[in-house]
Amino acid sequence: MTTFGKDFVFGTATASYQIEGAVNEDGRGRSIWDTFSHTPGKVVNGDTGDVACDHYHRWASDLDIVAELGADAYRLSIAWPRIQPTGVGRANQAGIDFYSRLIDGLLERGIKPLVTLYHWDLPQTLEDHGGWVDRDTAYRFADYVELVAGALGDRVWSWATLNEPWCAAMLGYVTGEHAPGRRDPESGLIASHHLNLAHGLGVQALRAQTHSRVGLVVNYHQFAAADDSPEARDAVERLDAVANWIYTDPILRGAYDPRTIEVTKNVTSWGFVADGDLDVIHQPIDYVGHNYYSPTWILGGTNQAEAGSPWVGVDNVTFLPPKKPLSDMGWAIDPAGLTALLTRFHERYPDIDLIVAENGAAMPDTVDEHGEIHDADRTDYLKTHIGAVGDAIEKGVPVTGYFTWSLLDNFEWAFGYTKRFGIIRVDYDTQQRTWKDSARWYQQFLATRTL
Ligand code: IFM
Repeated sequence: MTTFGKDFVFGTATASYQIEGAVNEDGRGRSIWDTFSHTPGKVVNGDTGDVACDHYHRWASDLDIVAELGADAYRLSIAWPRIQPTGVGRANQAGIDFYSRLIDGLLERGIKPLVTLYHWDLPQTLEDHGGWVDRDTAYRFADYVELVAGALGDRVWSWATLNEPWCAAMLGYVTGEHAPGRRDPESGLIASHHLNLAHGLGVQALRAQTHSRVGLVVNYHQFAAADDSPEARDAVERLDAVANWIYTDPILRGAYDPRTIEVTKNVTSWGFVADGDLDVIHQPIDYVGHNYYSPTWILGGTNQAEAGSPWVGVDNVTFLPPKKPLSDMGWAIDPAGLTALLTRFHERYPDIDLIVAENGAAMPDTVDEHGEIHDADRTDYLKTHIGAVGDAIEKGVPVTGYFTWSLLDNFEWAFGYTKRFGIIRVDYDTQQRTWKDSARWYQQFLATRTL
């Protein structure tokens, strides 16, 4: 039996573009995801976030659901183009007011707000000036953070500067699967550095105006060597260097790992790292959030580094097919991978608290004749992964929170509305919300916090 202490924070998470809709309301500007999703062929079925879950209008009843679940906290993100429609200049008051109402709505319901400042909705105007490949974007981010922190301040329990910089940089600028859809390996590395810089500048802007907790959220790949050969171990180390430590080494240690530079030396000379950048990036923070879904099993290989691969510069590696069972994303379900990820992150960075900022599964939900969704597969996923967090804590890893992804079915980026991660079903025709069995299970679990 595992019981989580009363200070452990359980919550559920969403992100602005995936749920809000109302893309043309109250002065919101255009983001790179508006452009990308409206570009034919980029998103399955041509789906867009134009309406999404209509959360912009239904936020109050959605927060009632979070309260009814019994969650301690709710993780949301702010759409930068609602605050600064073109990514520069003074704040759009209607945008500030929306998030201010949302935060007050959470506080009135006794729920702690965890606010992510960048969950990928970059104002399109900034992308037109170079996006994350342009160093100036990091400084524009700091201005935006200053506006938000000034308005919301200490009402926010916990801030996250960035969500998953790897996705923003590598899927956005290397593979082109995400907005803005560019395909250039060096741009992915430059974007990664500028996201790191934006994080550091963002932390400074937050510290100047709030006393709340500050951190960031990463999606670290749980690369697991599939045998104990030196080749497999070496492949894992090189992948870690370009996909994982590339963010938290400068942020938590103040330097890039020499392996990151070595593995990518045929792609870039890293001349974009300016004097003083690492000091700015290396700000004290309070936690790192991990988004975990699935591990990746690795062996050594004899291949060249692949053009267009998100693992920039990595050669001699074999990715094994995911082991069954799989989620509806085709991702392996492996709770032990979560314990392993948290443990090895803690071994590398022993002084920082961790939270699981996203965890959950897209499943092939069906609605039965009574309108019910018996998603035992998702319930089992959540149960076993929360258990895996308990295992990490038992091993001495300082994990202090866990958030299910997601509260609602929503716009799953390039997969549009074809993948459902919610514990609450959304009928996109009627916008009706229906509790799945997994939501009922989470509610019962939260009442006892015992597995
Ligand atoms: O939906 C996404 C979320 O926006 C970021 N983390 C992974 C989730 C599932 O793919």
